[in-house]
Amino acid sequence: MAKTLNVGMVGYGFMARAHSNAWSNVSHFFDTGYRPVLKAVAARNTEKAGGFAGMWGYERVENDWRKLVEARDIDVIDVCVPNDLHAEISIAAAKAGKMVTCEKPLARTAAEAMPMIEAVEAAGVPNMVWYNYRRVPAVMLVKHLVESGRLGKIFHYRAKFLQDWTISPDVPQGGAGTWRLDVDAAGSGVTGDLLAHCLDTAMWINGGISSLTAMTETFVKQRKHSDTGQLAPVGIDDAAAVLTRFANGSLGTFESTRYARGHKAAYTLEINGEKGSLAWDLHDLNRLQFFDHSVEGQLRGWTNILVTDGDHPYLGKWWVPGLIIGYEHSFTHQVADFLTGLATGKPASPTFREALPANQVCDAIIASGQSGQWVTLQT
Ligand code: SOE
Repeated sequence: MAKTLNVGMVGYGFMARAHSNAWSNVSHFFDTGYRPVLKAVAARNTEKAGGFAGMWGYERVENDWRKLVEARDIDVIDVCVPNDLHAEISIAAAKAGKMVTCEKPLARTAAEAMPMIEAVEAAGVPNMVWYNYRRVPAVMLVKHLVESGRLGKIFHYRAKFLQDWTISPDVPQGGAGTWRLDVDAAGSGVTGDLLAHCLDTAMWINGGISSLTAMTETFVKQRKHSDTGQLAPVGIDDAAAVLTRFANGSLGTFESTRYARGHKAAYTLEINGEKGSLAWDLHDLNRLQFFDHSVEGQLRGWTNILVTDGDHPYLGKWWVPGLIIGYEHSFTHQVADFLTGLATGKPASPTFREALPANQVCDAIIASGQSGQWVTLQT
């Protein structure tokens, strides 16, 4: 009989939906020993939270996240609110002995993330950051292939995350949905929101980044702030282009922008090694492109692998070979790993501490974008 795990959700936005979907369907597919129960949702706007709770089946609504932290019937707090609230909520939850799962990036800066890490470690509570793209089966296969040496020595790691939703100067900063444009709420722009994903995946696959230089730009310098209705300076980076050196000697190029007209969530990565190359595209997420240089001369070429077989990561738990999965499954996989971690005592990655390097590299990108200098990092 599976143990129940009562979930307290803080927030009701897009990410809260993605996470709720995962908490609610995981035990239909993965036998982890735990069965999450959508217990309560907390938000200041109780009307919206009530609608959200009704749709997803949360049992009650609270008007303050502190009530979830205090509640005896909540086991895990899921933090799905703007980045400036991650630290306060996570620290309070950990001190109350709750498990904490926090949306990415862990915090606005690495300095802000440190007390969060200390709090979960001091309390000894299970913790995890939602870098969901690690759990796309094709991306996990990339990691297996790189680690098993199929690409040999790695020369290049290349990733992009392109969007186009903030090109209009009429998009406000601050407020629901557009807090990502407010530097006080978000900490940074595309760097923390989008590049953080690319960097987390990159370092998980290819190891630490030892130095970087970045070019950042804010194309729209002033936007109306939703809180005041007044025009205010924009403090976020709208675009970032980054050159990195990895500790293993390979070179990285990373680009992110919300000004690539026509691109909505174009996350792509490519890795080039001595023996082969791999390429993946979020918009075709079940496929992995593999160039294997060891294949005999005339047949050598890019192979298009449909990653849906039962022996591919996680796929044995879903349908039958050839039937594809989507974005939402990456979150279900992350929850499945979190629950398995509870059962086995081997924490699911990334823990708060394992998510810190992404924050540190984001800080370095912002600093380098401002100074124009190379920044050296501890790996
Ligand atoms: C921004 O539009 C966003 O929703 C990010 O916040 C998510 O982390 C990313 O996965 C998709 O884009």
